[in-house]
Amino acid sequence: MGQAGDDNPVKAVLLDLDGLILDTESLCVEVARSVVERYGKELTLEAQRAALGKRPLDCWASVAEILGLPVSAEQLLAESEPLLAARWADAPLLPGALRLVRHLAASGVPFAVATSTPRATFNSKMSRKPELRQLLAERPGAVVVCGDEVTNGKPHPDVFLAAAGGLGVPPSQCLVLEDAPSGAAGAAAAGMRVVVVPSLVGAGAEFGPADPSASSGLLQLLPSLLAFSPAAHGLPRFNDTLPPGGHPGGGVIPMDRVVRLRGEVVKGFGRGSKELGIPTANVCPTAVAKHLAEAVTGIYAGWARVGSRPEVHKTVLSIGWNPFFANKEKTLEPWILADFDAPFYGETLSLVICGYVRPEANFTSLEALVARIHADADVSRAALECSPLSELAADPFLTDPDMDLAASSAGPSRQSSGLGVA
Ligand code: ADP
Ligand code: RBF
Ligand code: MG
Repeated sequence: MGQAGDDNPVKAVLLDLDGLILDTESLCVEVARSVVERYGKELTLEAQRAALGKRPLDCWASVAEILGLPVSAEQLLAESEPLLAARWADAPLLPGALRLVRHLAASGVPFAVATSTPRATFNSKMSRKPELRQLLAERPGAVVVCGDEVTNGKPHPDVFLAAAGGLGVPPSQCLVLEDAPSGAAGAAAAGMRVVVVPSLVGAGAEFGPADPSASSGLLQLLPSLLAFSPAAHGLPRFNDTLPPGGHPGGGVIPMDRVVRLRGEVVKGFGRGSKELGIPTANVCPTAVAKHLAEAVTGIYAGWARVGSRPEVHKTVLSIGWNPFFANKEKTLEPWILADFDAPFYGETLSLVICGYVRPEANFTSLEALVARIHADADVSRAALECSPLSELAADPFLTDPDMDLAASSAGPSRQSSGLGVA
């Protein structure tokens, strides 16, 4: 969104921690569920959403009120704390988080952490992540403001104002990355621009429409940090995309953790070849159900093999709801970049997904969608020629089609590996 060249350019980036950098939300939801069950209640989505982004005691106050729990927030916090404390260190990095933090540090963009988490918990969360800890908290000039270091928690602006103050950058020149409505509200109250990357599946509607022309407030809603473009805010662009030197079709982000999956080719909506002239070999949703549910939506590049045929092909694939067709179902649809004499329904498709191309988008016409998919194919073809993606054509998962999926290292979930870059 064209903030570049503004009178008031972005000078600094403020990062939320939970739900933006770390996937702590799934841990919290699991623990909160077990605590409210002791009182015979079920943790509703409404309660989860109300708690999102707040300080621990405020979380429990919201949940207790919404569910009508007969105990104090203090009591609930005391019950949940030991359960969580044991698990913080294992919270996984979210796709694109480490890549962004490395980039900000390497390109000299001032950045800080503005988190609701108390300092002691922040330290636990960093305890088994030396690189992240170094970049966020131990770099010379590092600024981390925690929830217990300010008077009022999010949705108040205190933590953001303190972080901006620590960097010496005026609030109006700060860009905040947040996952939660309470955080987005706090950032807007601080007079800052906000890009929201919702952490709860299906979340987003509660943020209201994004307004690209606003000098403060919500600018963008993104499906993952992988879709964040610093250059769109006048900040230095990423230089890790393939092919090196750029491509008219954009660039492909190599994934830190490659995703390997197999599934039967099933009938799709019957419109790939017919309406678009682009066949997509839909993979059986139940075969990849868990992974699909947690996968970051977007367009990806990788390698494909049909059954035990000798060839390994380049492929470009779409994972998500295909907004242009407003699908109700999340699908995984590879367009294999090769010609086939006949359909191959019922055969097993093996995929090694190794590059992120772009977020899913909507288009004003079918022609525009088709043109974009061809551009995706072009950039993917070029990127798959480049190391380290090119080597994956010889990945054992592809060369040995009998290899057990469980024996392969990665599963494509937000939690375990992330369809994306961790
Ligand atoms: P559906 O809606 O059933 O997925 P499509 O029109 O998308 O139908 O066509 C997909 C089918 O076409 C695949 O399941 C596969 O059998 C066949 N096919 C032929 N060539 C390709 C290709 N290059 N990439 C993917 N699928 C292909
Ligand atoms: N559908 C969308 O609605 N938005 C997209 O951005 C989009 N990108 C795609 C990219 C690729 C590489 C492929 C193969 C498909 C994409 N589609 C997208 C999906 C397209 O709508 C789908 O192939 C048809 O719905 C056929 O099932
Ligand atoms: Mg299809």
